Amino acid sequence: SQPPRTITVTGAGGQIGYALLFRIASGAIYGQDTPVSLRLLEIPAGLRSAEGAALELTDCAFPLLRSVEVSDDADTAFAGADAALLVGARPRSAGMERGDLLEANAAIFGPQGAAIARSAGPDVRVVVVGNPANTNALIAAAHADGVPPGRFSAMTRLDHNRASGILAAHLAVPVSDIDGVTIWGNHSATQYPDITRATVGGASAIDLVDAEWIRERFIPRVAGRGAEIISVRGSSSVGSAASAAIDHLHDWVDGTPGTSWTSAAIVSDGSYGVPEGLVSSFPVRSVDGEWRIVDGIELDEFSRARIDASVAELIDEREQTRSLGLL
Ligand code: NAX
Repeated sequence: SQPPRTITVTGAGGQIGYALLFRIASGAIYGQDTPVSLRLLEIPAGLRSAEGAALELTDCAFPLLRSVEVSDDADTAFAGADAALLVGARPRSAGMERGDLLEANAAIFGPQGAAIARSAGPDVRVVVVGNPANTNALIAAAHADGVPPGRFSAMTRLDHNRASGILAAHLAVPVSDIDGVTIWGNHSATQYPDITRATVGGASAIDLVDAEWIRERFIPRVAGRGAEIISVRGSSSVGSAASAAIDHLHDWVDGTPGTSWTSAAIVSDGSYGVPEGLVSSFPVRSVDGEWRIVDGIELDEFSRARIDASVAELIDEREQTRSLGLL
């Protein structure tokens, strides 16, 4: 068997945390040969909930689970971490402006970035789930002295999986037939779910669906899926969000198969005109444990405009963060 891995989950007492822990403990990230140790980080108000989840993990008798530790101290929780899922965040409350939201979250993700730099393992890989995910990842990376920026990412895999699932359902094909979907930009309503390069059982997706459906139905539905889930289910996406976080980390560690790609928000190297340093979603492959942006995709005018609009929002969030002295 492989050496054990340590995975830190923040906000582990919350909804997504609860859905994540059992999947991780059952081996969904590193596979059936790799024992795992879990470290759960919560704020004091969330500790009891996380401790309850830890009791239930014991009760599952997962063969791969070595230990579960719960803490409200970031350095303790990130100690030796091979992977960190940053789920805990400050939600928007009534009357909160976007600047307040950025500020409240910078107060979480800045110190967590610094604690990761001090305490995590040398190979740590960080996935930010808590919103505003892209900018929270930017802030965490900026405070993590000595950790390569490529070790930080934000999750747009849920949007990617939603896009793939909705396209497959529309065409009545298995989702495993779909490849080449891309989410560009911010994990927000401005995101651009792009199927111009997508294939369905090897055939070009845009030959199988009409352009009006893409623009009037598909794109708004993917971008608005979070709100749709809330209206139907009565609460936000939890199981699908946890599943996407597992997919993201699994592919990062294990590699994406063959020529297929997925989507992740990573620190831009300037590709596709996205300013260097912004954390933006791209088409990515995972090779040797690193995300690599898929290059050479030609963008039509519509795609270019949609990407630019979402990137403009990310630039604006970065400007606001800077002007508040948080970066
Ligand atoms: P919950 O409110 O159920 O759980 C959040 C947990 O985080 C709480 O237990 C809270 O005590 C804890 N927490 C708050 N501050 C913390 C800190 N400084 N350190 C450690 N823990 C802290 O929310 P949940 O439904 O689990 O959602 C978590 C986050 O995921 C939210 O920010 C949400 O917006 C975001 N999402 C992101 C998605 C994505 O695709 N990137 C999709 C799903 C989800 O909406």
